[in-house]
Amino acid sequence: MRSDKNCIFCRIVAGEIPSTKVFEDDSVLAFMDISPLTPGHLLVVPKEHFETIADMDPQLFGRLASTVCILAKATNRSLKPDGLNILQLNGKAGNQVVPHVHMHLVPRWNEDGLTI
Ligand code: IU
Repeated sequence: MRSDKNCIFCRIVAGEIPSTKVFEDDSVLAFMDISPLTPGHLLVVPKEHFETIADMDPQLFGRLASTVCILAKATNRSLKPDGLNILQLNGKAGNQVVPHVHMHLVPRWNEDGLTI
């Protein structure tokens, strides 16, 4: 499995940097965003290092997307938000800050004031 020792999310996957994990299997990890846009903001990442979605095997992306779907259901059950944003950014021009594929799951509430 490809890992980049300079990548913060690879280091989270390896357990070298602590995170609040909410889901893990052999290929995917989900953890709480360190700077949440709203309460319950999660990141879902492949354990293997890929910079952008276009670098990924489509089947693995399918596993990532399935995990997002399962966590969306869990978020709706537990936090009861009014809505949910799923965001995925690629490349500097696409506003991607951490160059390791990740999907944001951002619970939304009426009048939460967030402009995404
Ligand atoms: P972006 O999609 O690359 O723009 O977002 C990166 C996200 O990673 C952002 O929401 C950060 O708060 C989050 N994050 C994190 O959860 N833990 C970290 O150690 C770092 C960034 I650095």
